Amino acid sequence: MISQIGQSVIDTVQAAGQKVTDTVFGAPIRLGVTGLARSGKTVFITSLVANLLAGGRMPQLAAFAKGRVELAYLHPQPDDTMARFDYETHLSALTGPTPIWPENTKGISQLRLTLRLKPDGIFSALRGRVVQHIDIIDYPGEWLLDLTLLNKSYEDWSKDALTHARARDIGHNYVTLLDTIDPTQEFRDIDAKALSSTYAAYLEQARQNGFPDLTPGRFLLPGDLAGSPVITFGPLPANQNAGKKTLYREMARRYEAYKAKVVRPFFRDHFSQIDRQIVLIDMLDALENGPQATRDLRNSLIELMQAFRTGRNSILSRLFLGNRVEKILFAATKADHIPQSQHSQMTSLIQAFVDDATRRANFSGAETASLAIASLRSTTETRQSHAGKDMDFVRGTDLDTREQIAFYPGQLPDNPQSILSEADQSIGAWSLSEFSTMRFAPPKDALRSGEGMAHIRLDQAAQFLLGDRL
Ligand SMILES: Nc1nc2c(ncn2[C@@H]2O[C@H](COP(=O)(O)OP(=O)(O)O)[C@@H](O)[C@H]2O)c(=O)[nH]1
Ligand SMILES: [Mg+2]
Repeated sequence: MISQIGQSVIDTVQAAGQKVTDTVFGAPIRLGVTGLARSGKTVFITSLVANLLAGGRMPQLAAFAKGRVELAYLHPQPDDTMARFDYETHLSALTGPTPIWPENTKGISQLRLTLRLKPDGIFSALRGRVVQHIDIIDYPGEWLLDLTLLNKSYEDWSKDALTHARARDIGHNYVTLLDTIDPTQEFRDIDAKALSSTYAAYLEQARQNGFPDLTPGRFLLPGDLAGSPVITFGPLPANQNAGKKTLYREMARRYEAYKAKVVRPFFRDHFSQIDRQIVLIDMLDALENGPQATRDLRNSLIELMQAFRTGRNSILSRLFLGNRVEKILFAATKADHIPQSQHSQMTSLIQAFVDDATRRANFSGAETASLAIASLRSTTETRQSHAGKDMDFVRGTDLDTREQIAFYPGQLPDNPQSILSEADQSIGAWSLSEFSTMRFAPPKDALRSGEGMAHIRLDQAAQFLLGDRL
């Protein structure tokens, strides 16, 4: 049976009067890769691309298992105005004589990888070869959280933002700054700058503390907008009577400009083009940081889900019609931080988080799945005695000292629900208080020629995201 996509390809070819034996180009697959800062996007894309190019370590990706991939190569970036994902630089960081993790990247970038396939699967009615582009788009999860702003006036956003800032110790500087500024006075750049830089510093701390409400997202990752008026504002207490030319009016105007000129175009021009999505989640880090961070992870997942929700009441359906994400994979990253014997617990935990967020966000639309993965496996395993018992350790190179160490991270629970409910209670027991992870360096010789990079379930992730189209 030929799927709809296969059929439409054939229709197009036949309509164009071509012979079916010619090379056929499948519509590009647009794969979005997102997640909050340091969730592992850059490493994921680098390893995925290295493994697709090498084809060596992808047994669970059916197109490779069946030997259908004749050739894989990087194609010039199709989009003239978007940064190219700097694959070569990231790869050389990971594979140098002293392997290091790639540098932080800010903003959106894209890479086009092309596969030449023997016709089979959805293309089985064809005789010639099939050329399939995969456009991989890396963008910060922080930007997704801005979606909620589209529904909020400056007054409402300010109200929520100030309620949080006042309730948190880290909000102190911003709250005291407000006492020294009169929003009904004539607008001055210096006040706007003070508000925005103090608010940005607060947001940065909020992010480090794992709070989910991190809007405006560009305050954290300004990219080339740094210093421009659209991101030089801050929340102010409601003021109906503020006249023209006042600080209040200008801050409200800039907030609206941020929505119209930054948030909306991102969703309209980029987000709406994505048809497959992976959301990377550093769940182990949240668990290590305790119940507060775990609760915040849970809340940010709910917010993320809202961005992907389709249907009549979703914000997005009012913004644009048409394209929708067909599949979303929620992947808990860095599974190599714990031994294989605990991977089933890690998998149940991420599944529980995703199920919970799906329910709470009233999610419907795309097909979703969850998985525990490591994009670049940096550890091996060893059994050692610990507190009088034999236990599974992970072994790798300490990132700071460059020495080989064996590390016992602690034990993840068998029952994920217990963790979710512990995280919900603001006080009480935290059964993972002993759990911790270690920062390992990337492995030596990460890329042996023709083999690809060692990973955990990266091929399963690729099969879920791309398999049906290859
Ligand atoms: N052990 C291990 N660490 C990883 C892996 N992926 C990412 N990391 C760690 O997470 C950090 C952030 O990853 P990166 O890809 O830069 O995150 P991004 O900010 O989402 O692009 C890296 O510097 C590594 O320390 C992985 O597969 N295994
Ligand atoms: Mg990155």
